[in-house]
Amino acid sequence: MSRTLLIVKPDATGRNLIGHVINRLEKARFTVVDLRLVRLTKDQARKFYAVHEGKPFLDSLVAFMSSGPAVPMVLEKENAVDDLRLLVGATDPKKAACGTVRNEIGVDIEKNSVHASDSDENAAREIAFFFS
Ligand code: FUP
Repeated sequence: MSRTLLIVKPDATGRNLIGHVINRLEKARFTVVDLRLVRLTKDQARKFYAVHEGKPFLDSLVAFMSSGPAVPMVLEKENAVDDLRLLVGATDPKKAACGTVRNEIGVDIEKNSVHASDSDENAAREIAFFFS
């Protein structure tokens, strides 16, 4: 078993899709092992996305991520990081494969409904960020 982090982003919480996302995860055999509802400050959002410092989309992304409630959760499954990335789909919902969560409910490349850790190392860092 391994662990990864998923965040239901503010565009999805604002459309009452928290339960829908969790249902999709559980149907795909992920187990929710920890979960919170948070309202990130701009400073916290900027810290979470520190890897994107200097990118042109960062200010808008930080404003979006702090615009409403978000639901970070720790998920457990064999091969959790890679399997979750497959279930979530490409960053841009328009490019995400049919059947992926972002293709289904994402609005645009910024408001793409969910975050999923992209490596075991980042999963550990991101889990510690929300669940210390
Ligand atoms: P992902 O790993 O799929 O979440 O994608 P990235 O780490 O490349 O990007 C992190 C977040 O930045 C995305 F979820 C959305 C946002 N982003 C934009 O708003 N515009 C872009 O051009 C690229 C990413």
